[in-house]
This record gives sequence, structure tokens and C-alpha cells, in this order.
Amino acid sequence: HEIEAELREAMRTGEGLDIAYQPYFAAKSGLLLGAEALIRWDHPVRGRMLPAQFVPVAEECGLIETLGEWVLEQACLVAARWPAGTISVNLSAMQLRNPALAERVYAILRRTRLSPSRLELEITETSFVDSSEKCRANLGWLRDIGVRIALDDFGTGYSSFRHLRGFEVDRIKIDRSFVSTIQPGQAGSPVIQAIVDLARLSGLETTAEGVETEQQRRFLTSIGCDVLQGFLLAEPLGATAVEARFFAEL
Ligand code: G
Ligand code: G
Ligand code: MN
Ligand code: NA
Repeated sequence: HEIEAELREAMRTGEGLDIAYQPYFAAKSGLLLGAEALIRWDHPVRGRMLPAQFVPVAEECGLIETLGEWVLEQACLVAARWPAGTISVNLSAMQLRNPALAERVYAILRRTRLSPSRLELEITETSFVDSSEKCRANLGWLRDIGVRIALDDFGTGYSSFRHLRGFEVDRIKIDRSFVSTIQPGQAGSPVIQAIVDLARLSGLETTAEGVETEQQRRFLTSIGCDVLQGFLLAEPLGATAVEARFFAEL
């Protein structure tokens, strides 16, 4: 694989690999709560590569562990500089299956001196498909040390509701495909309302992704969605841009 060799080289030199941070906010108060780390790769020839173009390659060729730990460590280092706030890091299904995951996360938290309560890991429902026992053990250990777990892209996988009951998660992130159905001239989305109600009954918090319009923001806030993320509020930014905008004291 051509991309494989190029990714190996990028990881060796660190050139072109970068992390963007997309802030998220409390719906009611509008206060900044934290940011999600999103990996970026500026390829010397192909240009800006999307995670969807190279994360699967990294998974196939066994690079995802190293790449994932790099993202985690960088993101924790950045968050440790902030006076407050949570950092959210996406985990691939393969990382979640690794029995050493919790231990590695703990080691990174200690090295970066970030409190476990300030780290949230985002996993997708598809992570559970093949190895639910290993995933369950990892999630239990991570939550024991105080790390929070969010179920990403909620609603796009299958048997979504089973995972709310059977797995230990703290938050669900409502996929932006649902949020985008809130359009001018419509009262709102009964599906989103149902998801938020169900989450509340299950004791989980909700984040809505892909909030792009004021109308979407108002609807989501009115039905009790806890956290909002999307271009309306803030796009993914470089670490220094986040700090300049939200932590002027740094
Ligand atoms: O901004 P954007 O197109 O980059 O993100 C698309 C998706 O790529 C995210 O929803 C997320 O699932 C995935 N992604 C982004 N960063 C990472 C990462 O560091 N690790 C993994 N496994 N996935 C990521
Ligand atoms: O799957 P994951 O949610 O973790 O990926 C986040 C992706 O969504 C990133 O690629 C980010 O750039 C993108 N994104 C963030 N906010 C918005 C938004 O308001 N609208 C759209 N269309 N994409 C967004
Ligand atoms: Mn995510
Ligand atoms: Na998502």
C-alpha cells in the first residue's frame, strides 16, 4: 500500500501530522466545556487527507496503536495546559480491543499530568460487534480510573439501544445526520427528542454534533440536549487558536 509507506514516514518524522481541536459548549449557558481532538494529515503530494482516507489504512497495517497513542498523548498535553475543560479523543475499534488499552491510557495521563476526569474517549457502536467482552473490560477499567466514555455517531450503527443498556458509557453523541434534518419550516426532530429523552432516562448526557444553524441550536437546547458542537459555535481549530480564543490568560 502506497499510503501505508507514506504514513509510516509521516509518523517517523512527524511531518504533516497534526491535530485540530473542535470546541464544544454547554447548551444552556454557552460556556466552553472542552474540545474534541481530530487528526489531520497534510500529505506532501495528495494534500489534506481526511481521517476516513488514512485511519482505515492505519488499522489494516497495524499502525493505529502508535498513531492513536500519539494523538492521545498530544491531546492530553494540550489539555493539561488549559485551566479547565475536557479533551475528547476518538478511539478506533482496534484500540478498544487491545487488553493493554487502559494501562496505556493511564500511563499517558500520568506522563502528561492530566486528571483522568478531564479525558473523554469517543467510541463507536461498531467497536462492539466482534469483541464485546474485551471492549467491556476496557471500558470498565477506564471508567474505574475516572475516564469518561462517549458513544460517537449515535444512531448510525445497528442495535443502538442495546448498547445504552449493556455497555458502560457516560454520554451519547447524536450523529450530525439527525441534526441536519432540523430544517427551516419544521418544528423539530421527533427522533432527536426521543434520543435525548431516552438518554436522560438512562442517566446519560447528550451531545449534538454538526450544529450549523441558530434554529438547530434553539431546538436542541429546548429539548434538554446538554452539549452542542458544530460550525455554528466553533470549527476545528489549531491548539494555539483555541487558547487565544477561549483561554486568553495563557
Ligand atoms: O474532522 P473529521 O473529518 O476529521 O473527522 C472525521 C472522523 O474521523 C471523526 O468523526 C472520527 O471518527 C475520525 N477521527 C478523527 N480523529 C481521529 C483519531 O485520532 N483517531 C481515530 N481513530 N479516528 C479519528
Ligand atoms: O465523527 P466525528 O464526529 O468524531 O467527526 C467530526 C467531524 O465532523 C469532523 O470532520 C468535523 O470537521 C466535522 N464537523 C464538525 N462540525 C461540523 C458541522 O457543523 N457540520 C459539518 N457538516 N461537519 C462538521
Ligand atoms: Mn468524534
Ligand atoms: Na461523529
